[in-house]
Amino acid sequence: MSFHTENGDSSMLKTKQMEAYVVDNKNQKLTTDNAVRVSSTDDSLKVGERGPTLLEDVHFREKITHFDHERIPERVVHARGSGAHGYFELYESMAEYTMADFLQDPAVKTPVFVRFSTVVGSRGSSDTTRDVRGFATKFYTRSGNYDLVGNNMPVFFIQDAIKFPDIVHAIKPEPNNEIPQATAAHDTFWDFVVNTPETAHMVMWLMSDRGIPRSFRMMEGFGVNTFRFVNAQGKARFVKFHWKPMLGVHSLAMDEAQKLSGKDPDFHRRDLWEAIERGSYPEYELGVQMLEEEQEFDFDFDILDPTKFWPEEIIPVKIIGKMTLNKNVDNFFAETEQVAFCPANIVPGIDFSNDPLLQGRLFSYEDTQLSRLGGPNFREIPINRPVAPVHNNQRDGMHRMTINPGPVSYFPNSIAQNSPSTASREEGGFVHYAERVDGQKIRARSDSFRDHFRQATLFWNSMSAEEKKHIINGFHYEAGSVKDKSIRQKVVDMFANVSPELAKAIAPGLGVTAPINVIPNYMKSASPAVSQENTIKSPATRKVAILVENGFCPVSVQSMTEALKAVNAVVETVSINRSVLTGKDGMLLEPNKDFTTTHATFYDAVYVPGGDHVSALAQNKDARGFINDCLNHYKTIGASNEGMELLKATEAAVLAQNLLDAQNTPKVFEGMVAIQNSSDLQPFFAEFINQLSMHRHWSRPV
Ligand code: HDD
Repeated sequence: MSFHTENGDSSMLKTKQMEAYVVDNKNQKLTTDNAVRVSSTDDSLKVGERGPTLLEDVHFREKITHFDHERIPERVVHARGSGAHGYFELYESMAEYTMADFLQDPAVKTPVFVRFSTVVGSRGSSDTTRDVRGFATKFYTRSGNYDLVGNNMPVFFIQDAIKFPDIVHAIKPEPNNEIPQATAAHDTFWDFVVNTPETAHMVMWLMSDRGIPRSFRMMEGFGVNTFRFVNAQGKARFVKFHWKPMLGVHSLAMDEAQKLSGKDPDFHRRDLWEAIERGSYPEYELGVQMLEEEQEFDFDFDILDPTKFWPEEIIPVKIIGKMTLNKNVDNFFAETEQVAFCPANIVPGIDFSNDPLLQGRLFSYEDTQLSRLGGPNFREIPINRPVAPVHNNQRDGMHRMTINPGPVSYFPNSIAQNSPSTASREEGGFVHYAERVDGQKIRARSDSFRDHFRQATLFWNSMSAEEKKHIINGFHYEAGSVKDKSIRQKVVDMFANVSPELAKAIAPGLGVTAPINVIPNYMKSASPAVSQENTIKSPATRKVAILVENGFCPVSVQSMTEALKAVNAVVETVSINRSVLTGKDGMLLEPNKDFTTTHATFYDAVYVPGGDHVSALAQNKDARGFINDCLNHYKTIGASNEGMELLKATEAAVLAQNLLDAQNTPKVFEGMVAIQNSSDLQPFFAEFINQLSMHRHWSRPV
């Protein structure tokens, strides 16, 4: 079976398969579901113009019945999400380690569908609340579907899947009043945390910048659980999976994320959609950390414990391929809502470990789809169908699509000569890794799972000074929102085990006392790979607002736009309202947005060009507010020539003092860039783009 030779571009296989289900209504007549043409859909069938509606109005009944049943249950967790199609390509053959078919031949492109999600909020909640993000990938490989169902954090709250309903009940809105929506900032979550010390490590990640990503395109993905690679000789190795975004790992400021929740609850969904529509396809490299079976007990953590990650500095990540997301869905419900992921969906060459969280997951996902998607035939829904052929004796059930001819639906049989027949390992049959397991049947936890704080400390130690401040602010808001003071005290007491410095720093915000006699933590090591300070920085796909009013300098606007477009940044002009503006030399410009229809939080940077327009902007509270928000959210702020006057009218005035001598050459201070009295703006543009690529200027004093 060869995907790339027989079927053309193998990356298109899934989209081609789905085309058969796409219905184009263009230039067609309206019909009922039974394909009968409809003559009117505006008035129901009545007895007389003012009389009662008739039961025989078949079209009315069908239309309303279908509408009444349009919703399916939302996912019990990860209800809010956004998906896209793409493909995965391998850099080098991994045959030495795994026989997974899609990891053999760099010439084969494997189609994928990815769904990103938040965990806690309902389907209609906001994208930017502090939460874990789901990062689930379905690989449609030629030996069946492989699902990598991960998150943007490498560790999990709990060690055993039996605790999953408890943690989810605790973090979801409280059941008596269903408040609050989509957040951990309430009593039940923190009550669970302080009573469950194994949560400490992941809570640290959640309070950090990882909890508020800038974009789905700028976050890592982790398989979290430990899996196995098995090669053709039957040799197994432990493996952990990583997705590394090509744009680096970046986050929002906390206040920015909270404001965005109101200003644009679809911020991440829109960002992903628009990037793909523009052709700025999100890309992620796939990495693996591998350990020999003999290395299982070589570390000071248990490699099967999902509350621990494998520090990259001691177990390097081998980059093996790249995923590109290049197609938005045609229909959100059909694809993103109906896609069904399951960590149990593995292919020959990949196997499970005894990670007790993974073992429980193997049951839950399949089970949840049965009620969410209405029965055992959910794999026949177009988005879930493998591109490899399906042959078995499964039959019937709700909404069965496949028509299996003939009398045989059992094995063994002689009527159909035992077909479909089983396959040996050599023929691609899945053979479970023959791990030897001996033991007593007990409900217990291994002693090697008992340390809950060392890696939480490792994470804390790995943070830059600014990242530590963000974690402290995260605790202040999230745990500070807890009403019960005794829980807040326990939070401080518990996190003193991670770092006395952290406990001391969060105690005032939580209104409780810092523990006095704590034993200092002697864990000194750090893992630089987990700090976002060390990530890739790029101006590509960053969004920049140029503020304009009548009298703007057209050359500045045009040349900045060109310079930004040259580095694949996105530019929008923003004004007080949408009327056409006249520039200094009479040039007309219709602004893309106004201060009512957009907001500073939608951009990564702002530029105020020179021109007479500045006085109108300086007198406008929304224009000043725009600058203030950019300032307080650590964004790049640029001003050329008269543009500086707007900065002087805002909270940025104090910092702008440091830019006053930017005569003829650009000057930079804490992410603010200015130039004055200069007609050659090119060096200024270059510096602005340089600052933009740094993402945020976290050390800015605000
Ligand atoms: Fe889960 C959905 C990721 C532990 C039970 N999970 C779900 C999704 C992601 C994850 C990304 C959304 C998939 C989609 O977009 O449709 N879950 C994880 C990770 C975990 C994890 C990385 C830890 C390693 N999950 C976990 C446990 C259980 C579940 C321990 C239960 C024992 N997860 C579910 C679920 C969901 C789900 C209830 C809800 C919707 C769905 O499965 O399809 O079965």
